[in-house]
Amino acid sequence: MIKTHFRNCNLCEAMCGIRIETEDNTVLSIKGDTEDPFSKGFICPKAVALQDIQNDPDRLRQPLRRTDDGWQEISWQEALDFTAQRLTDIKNRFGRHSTGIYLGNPNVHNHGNMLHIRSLLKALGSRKRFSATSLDQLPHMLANLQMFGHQNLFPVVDIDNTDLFICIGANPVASNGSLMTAAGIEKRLKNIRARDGQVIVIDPRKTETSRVADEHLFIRPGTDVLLLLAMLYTVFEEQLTDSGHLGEILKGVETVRHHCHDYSPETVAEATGIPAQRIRLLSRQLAGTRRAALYGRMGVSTQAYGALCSWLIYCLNTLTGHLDSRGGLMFTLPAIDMISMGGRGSFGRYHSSVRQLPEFGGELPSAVLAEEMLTDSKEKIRAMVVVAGNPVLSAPNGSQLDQALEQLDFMVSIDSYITETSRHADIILPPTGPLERSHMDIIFPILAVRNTVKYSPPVFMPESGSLHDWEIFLQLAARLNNTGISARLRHRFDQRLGADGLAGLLLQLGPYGRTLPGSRIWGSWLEPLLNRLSSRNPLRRLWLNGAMNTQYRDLPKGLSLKYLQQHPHGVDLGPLQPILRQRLRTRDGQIQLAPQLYLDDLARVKTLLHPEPESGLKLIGRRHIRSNNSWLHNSHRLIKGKPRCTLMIHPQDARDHYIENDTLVDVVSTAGTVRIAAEITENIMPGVVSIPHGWGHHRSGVGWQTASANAGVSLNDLTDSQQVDLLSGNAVLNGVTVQIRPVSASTLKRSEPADTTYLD
Ligand SMILES: Nc1nc2c(c(=O)[nH]1)N[C@H]1C(S)=C(S)[C@@H](COP(=O)(O)OP(=O)(O)OC[C@H]3O[C@@H](n4cnc5c(=O)[nH]c(N)nc54)[C@H](O)[C@@H]3O)O[C@H]1N2
Ligand SMILES: Nc1nc2c(c(=O)[nH]1)N[C@H]1C(S)=C(S)[C@@H](COP(=O)(O)OP(=O)(O)OC[C@H]3O[C@@H](n4cnc5c(=O)[nH]c(N)nc54)[C@H](O)[C@@H]3O)O[C@H]1N2
Ligand code: SF4
Ligand SMILES: [Mo]
Repeated sequence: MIKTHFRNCNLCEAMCGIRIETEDNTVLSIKGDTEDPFSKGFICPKAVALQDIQNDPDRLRQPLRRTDDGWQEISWQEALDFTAQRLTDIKNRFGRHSTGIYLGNPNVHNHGNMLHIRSLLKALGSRKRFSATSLDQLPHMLANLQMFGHQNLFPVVDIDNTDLFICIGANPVASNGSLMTAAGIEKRLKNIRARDGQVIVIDPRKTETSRVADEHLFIRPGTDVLLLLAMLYTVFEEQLTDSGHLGEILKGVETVRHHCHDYSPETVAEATGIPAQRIRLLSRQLAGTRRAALYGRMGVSTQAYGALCSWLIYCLNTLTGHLDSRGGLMFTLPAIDMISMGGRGSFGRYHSSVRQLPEFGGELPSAVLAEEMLTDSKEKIRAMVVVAGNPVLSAPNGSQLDQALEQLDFMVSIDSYITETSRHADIILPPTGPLERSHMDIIFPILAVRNTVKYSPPVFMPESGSLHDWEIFLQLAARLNNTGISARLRHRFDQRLGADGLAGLLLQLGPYGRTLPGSRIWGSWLEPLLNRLSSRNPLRRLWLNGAMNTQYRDLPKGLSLKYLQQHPHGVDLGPLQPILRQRLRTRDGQIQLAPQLYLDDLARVKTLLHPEPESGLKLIGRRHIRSNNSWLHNSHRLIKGKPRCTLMIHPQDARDHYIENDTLVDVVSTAGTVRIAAEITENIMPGVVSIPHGWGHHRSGVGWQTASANAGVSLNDLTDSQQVDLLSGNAVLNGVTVQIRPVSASTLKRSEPADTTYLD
């Protein structure tokens, strides 16, 4: 029988509604859902990969155990028992911090994982927790915590209402938007221009996004901090500040003014590659446009000054009146409100044992993952749990991680494939596929340009005996932590509610949830009393959650899982509203513009003004519309076509190095060497080269056959785990210094004098 299902595509942040037609156990088609109030029918070419993953013969359906004769399928019971036994043995012998865990990006796209991972984390009890956060958005989260008082209080670009969008170090047309969930972003960008607004892209590469922009400015990788300081300098010098309606809750304006006074546009122009006059004009444009937003993403967060860049971007928006205001950066009010629940976040409570890098949100930077396994100290990680992650390809210095994982006493991967990472595991536990579980985005509504909510049931019933990720977590947790009445009660509670029950409960507790009888009346006198309590007080939290619904009185109420089931296309909860005063979680209720840690870190920036003469090129990454980090290369439909894993290089640099199109080039960094074909293009800044990340499937023993037949090389065999943003601990994945040399001299045309250093 032919059936139609509606749900969200869970592959990237954009939350596109899809319409899936199935017949029995087969997908017939995947199309955009035109009735989805958020995405309105938009999808990108990746959506069809959901079908490919569902049908993929390389996708694991049964647990695997590594033996001397290769992988062996074993039962779930045996796999879970064995895993728990090995982890318990190692914990008992070497202490709880001897087991580590890495959580990869797809966890965030899976509500069961987000809601139940804490059971497994608690049962492991280890401080050696890592995730893709420290390869990605950690600097933004640090700024959220320091300035707004909660690590998840993300300001989001109000893209549909802005008249000036300045985009630094992001390529939303290829990535479909990040920390800015906005299905159909290209159209939204074009709409800015259609209403006579402007889009300006600042990037070392002329990207897919710059093609739909009014203007593109090249910037030298890693110098954005200078540009941003100079923009702030101009805002103060030319008296362009306007703090709008937030004036009386801004703390530290004068301190910020004082700290940018060394960075006039004239001082930074040479280092950044952007003329001083253009920098001044940028500030005037930002300050002079009523609805404007300055936005930065991967290119500014995964570089040596990531934390400073995120802080400065928030400062600039705030001081020009674009925070919490229409068309600027605004805050969401999601149906499941993770901000009012749980802690605010943390930074620097403890440090990694080898390099002493700070904890953030209970995790250590992934750049120290390998060294924490390779150290001889008693803090050594001896066993690893990897959940939905492929750090060998996604964390810096993948080759070192390869070695580190290989020498562990025990490793388990919860993953559907034998990947570059899970090939090192002793046990692989494969969860149900993406269409075999229910889906509800609970993280991306925090980042979305409009408040919406949607729940979708599974498209296919999972194969009998298979387990969802969250069930694997609970099964392992129960085995690891089977003593103690509270652990057992909690297990029962979690198991009973499952992923959907817990989500449903949180919905009802959320700002659009159930209203308790009479709350309007008694809420109004309780409110001032509760407001006096600390934000950690459980009573206040309950109120903040909206359980009494006094705070968000005017919202539509009564949202429940049942209601969402009756509205399969999703429910629109309206545009973003100025709401920061209610959402702010700082202890003194003020926006902290000048936290001391940023002021201290500015000392590092001085050296950037007078850089040593460069002895190499700067390497940056890139994304392609038909890729998704390391794991969609097994879909033939997505990988076919011209090879995409190439070294982009400017014609001038190509000439200087005797390189032609398709010449094989050795790219050498402090971490390693890769060999890759050159792609000469004017679209990249002179002095800069680019390789996409997520490739390098040639490693022996991987199970994704289509991917390994189109292997490419891994950018992260060049990025160096020793290079981090020293303030936040975030990895430096962009702006890495490399040397290049052509491999085959036969392709050289020597029209210019030979630079013999590059010729073998
Ligand atoms: N040089 C460089 N490195 C980068 C980046 C860059 O721009 N440049 N980007 C960084 C960023 S932003 C990120 S987010 C990281 C991503 O890095 P990771 O999160 O480590 O890696 P992914 O490539 O997303 O791998 C996801 C794995 O999860 C598995 N998987 C998919 N869905 C599920 C599921 O539902 N359950 C389970 N159990 N497994 C699943 C896939 O099979 C795959 O093996 O990479 C980072 N690395
Ligand atoms: N198709 C596709 N979509 C994806 C993903 C994917 O792998 N493929 N991954 C998803 C994930 S996990 C994430 S986090 C998002 C990321 O989303 P984005 O941040 O939008 O994506 P990137 O392509 O990494 O954009 C970073 C840009 O920064 C530029 N850049 C590099 N170095 C510098 C620098 O020093 N200064 C400046 N100003 N710019 C610099 C790069 O040229 C690049 O254009 O994408 C998500 N969406
Ligand atoms: S942009 Fe593409 S991958 Fe992202 S959610 Fe939409 S259809 Fe899925
Ligand atoms: Mo990411």
